[in-house]
Amino acid sequence: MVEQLQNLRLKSWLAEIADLCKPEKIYICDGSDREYDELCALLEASKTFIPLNQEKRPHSFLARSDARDVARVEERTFICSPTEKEAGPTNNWRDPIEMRAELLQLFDGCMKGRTLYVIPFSMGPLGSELAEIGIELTDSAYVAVNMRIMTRMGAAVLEQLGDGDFVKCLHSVGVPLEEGASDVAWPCNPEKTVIAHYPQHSSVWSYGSGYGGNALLGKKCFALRIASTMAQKNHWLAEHMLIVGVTNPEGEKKYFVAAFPSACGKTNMAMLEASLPGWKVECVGDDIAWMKFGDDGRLYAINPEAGFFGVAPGTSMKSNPNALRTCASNSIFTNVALTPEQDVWWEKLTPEPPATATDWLGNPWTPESARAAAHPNSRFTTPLEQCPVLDPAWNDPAGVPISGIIFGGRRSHTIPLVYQSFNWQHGVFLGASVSSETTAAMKGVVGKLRHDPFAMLPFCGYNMGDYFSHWLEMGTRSTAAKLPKIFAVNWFKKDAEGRFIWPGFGENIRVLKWIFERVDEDIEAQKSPIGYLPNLEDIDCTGLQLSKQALGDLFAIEQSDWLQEAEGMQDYLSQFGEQPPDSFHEELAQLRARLKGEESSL
Ligand code: O2Y
Ligand code: MN
Repeated sequence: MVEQLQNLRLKSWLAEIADLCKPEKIYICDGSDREYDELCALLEASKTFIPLNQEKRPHSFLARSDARDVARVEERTFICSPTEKEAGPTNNWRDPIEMRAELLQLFDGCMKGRTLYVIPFSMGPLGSELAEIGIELTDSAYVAVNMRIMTRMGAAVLEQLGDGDFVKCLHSVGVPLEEGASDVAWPCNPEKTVIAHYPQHSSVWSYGSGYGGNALLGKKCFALRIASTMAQKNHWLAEHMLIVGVTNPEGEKKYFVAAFPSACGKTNMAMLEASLPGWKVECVGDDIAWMKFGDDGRLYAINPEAGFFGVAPGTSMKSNPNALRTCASNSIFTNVALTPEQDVWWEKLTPEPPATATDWLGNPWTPESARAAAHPNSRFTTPLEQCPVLDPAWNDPAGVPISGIIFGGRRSHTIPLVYQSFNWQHGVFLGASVSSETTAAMKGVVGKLRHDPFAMLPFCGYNMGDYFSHWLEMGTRSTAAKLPKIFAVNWFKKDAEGRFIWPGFGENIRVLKWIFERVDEDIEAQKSPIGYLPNLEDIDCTGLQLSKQALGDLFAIEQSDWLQEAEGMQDYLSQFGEQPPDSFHEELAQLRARLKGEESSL
């Protein structure tokens, strides 16, 4: 099989890795249905997969991870650029040579007794000018089947690759199987987990974890950390953004991208079921956007992924009916609960919990149990093509033209429901200012404000200060009229009683409608110290139980809160030394002046 490989770079890299990791077998994935079924059968035999009820959830499986391997591990994720400055203050940096020495020790013999799967994958439509190819070498069949859903994977990718270059992604669960030793359902090595990125070599080495972003290396490691460095060099953008097409009742369509920190409902917005008659939202992607200017001066986006790796708890017919329709079959569920009917369940899936279930740890569970049935970071892996509101252009190699960029976070106070930046430079400043309150799904204290510029804090593969400059520079590559307009939203503002003021979910179309109409300035807006705010009558509240007072509260701008916001941003930026662009200091000074009513700077 290996002899058949045409790409000499791949052949020699595979030989080098096989020599190091010493797998028992090497298998090159062809991406076929037959292969997927065989790997699933293998995972069933090794007890990694529990088949679900064929009638209720056809062709689907449940996996339970090791309880110590349940999420991305930011503290064990490293950028190994030549200097610490290139990684910047927001990344964990390790000297590349020192790290390589450690990795060579860790990976030495790590695949003994296991199969090394060679996974050729394309991030983006095969052959698209915006797509990139990667090869993941892994000793996990669970990773192989998940990659089959999450990417375009298999023989066609090798063909497309020809003798070209690719991103090298090496992964091991870090548990060699000595002769005669029996395996566990979820092998992993949490004490030694390390996820190392080499942006200068376009390679990733991941050891010890079999879960999500740590192991499915096409996603956060390649499509964001490595791709962001490629994008900086080659004048494009690799962003933590959903992509949607919005159509108004007149049939006019515009595409938008939106960046929200993890756990802010990106997947819900990507598949939004519009509550306003005649409005339609269609999904291109829910997590990552790669964008490049076209010859016509417009910014075009592709979704590099082919599947959803969505968080299960909280996903319901109210929050995201289309996600539930998408994962109705051909899906892999990880760390959710199992019902007596052999179907899956998680918190809020149904108004009433099942009377009994088996929790994500495999223990008996009832609604009286003190612990949640599903892990807060439990996931469904499901094909994009099954999404009932999939955009017809989702697989267009040219991408979709972007009219607006939306930034958001989870903020109980201060930030209004929606506003628009004055221009590109101000919009980039808004992107850099994104911050969000932590939730129970995250490690650490709940409700703590965390700055998360462009929602890229855990995902930018180089110095965040240089990333800000890259965004500003991108704005000089087209004319103001053709650049997407930039907006900020906040679905999460609370009233004095601590209740959400805005209903969210499908009602967010009312905000998208305002954004849609502002793109071509079909409606006017008010200039305020923080940006353009809606005239309240332009937020369509037809049929909504929202008082005039509540609507006003959603847009109230408190001078003292905003001066504090500016202070917080200045403090945050100070960590970048001379790195943040001068224009950010101008933006801060102008924001303060406008808040204080110093009209000349308006
Ligand atoms: O915990 C993980 O490995 C998954 S994290 C994730 C998965 C899908 C989409 N986004 C995220 C994220 O953390 O932003
Ligand atoms: Mn994400």
